[in-house]
Amino acid sequence: MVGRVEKYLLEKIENDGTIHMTLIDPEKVTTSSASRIANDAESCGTSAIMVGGSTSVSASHLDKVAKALKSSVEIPVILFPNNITGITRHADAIWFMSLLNSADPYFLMGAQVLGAPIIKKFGLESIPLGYIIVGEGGAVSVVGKAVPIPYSKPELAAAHALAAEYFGMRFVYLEAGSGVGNPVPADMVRTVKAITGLPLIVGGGIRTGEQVKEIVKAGASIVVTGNVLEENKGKNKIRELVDNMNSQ
Ligand code: 1GP
Repeated sequence: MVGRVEKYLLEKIENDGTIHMTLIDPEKVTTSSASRIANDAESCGTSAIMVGGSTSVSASHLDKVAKALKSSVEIPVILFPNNITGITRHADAIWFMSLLNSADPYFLMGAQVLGAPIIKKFGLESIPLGYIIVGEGGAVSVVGKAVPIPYSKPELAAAHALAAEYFGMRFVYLEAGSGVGNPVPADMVRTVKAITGLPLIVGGGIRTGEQVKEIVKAGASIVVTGNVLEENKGKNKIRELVDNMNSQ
């Protein structure tokens, strides 16, 4: 069933064309720096805050960060878990994701089976997502035992996205890996977009408004940035990214 947060995202995409989301890695922030980043991002027009990272963090720190975010912003706080330890009750929704090109069944279905009852207990809205790691892949690729899809094989990424659609997943995420040197190329975004009608999320290594513009033009529905906002304090960088979302 499509819940409140998913409806909000779909409506925003419908109205704005493409939306920006801010990723906060609980391991890299304090409660106050997380709130500051989220506040700045919200005031510059980001549409939601995602919370998650590739390596584990203490459950109590995650709880505190998510709680601080919830009380700092009006926009939805959506969990982006790397494992069952990435679930907290202090959020509006969770990307219920399967790492489609993992070689380890744990990341395809194992963690999800363990996490589902917790999500139910916490009353979190669950949004089904096919997660695909491409290019260099970064830490998440190692942790998730992925076989990353090379940038030279966009048709393989498209086949994964189509499989996600046929499974009934409602979003697809092309993940280049947090902090990588080369974000997902426009050509791969375009090839995936051409084959599936699912809203396409693109993230990993995006640092400039120019890169955002290219990815948006290629057909992304959601652009996610994380690292660059932790590195660049203040609102200028977030403004540069968000302003390029719909400047086609
Ligand atoms: C990582 O796609 C996200 O999961 C965001 O990556 O931190 O490089 O922006 P960055």
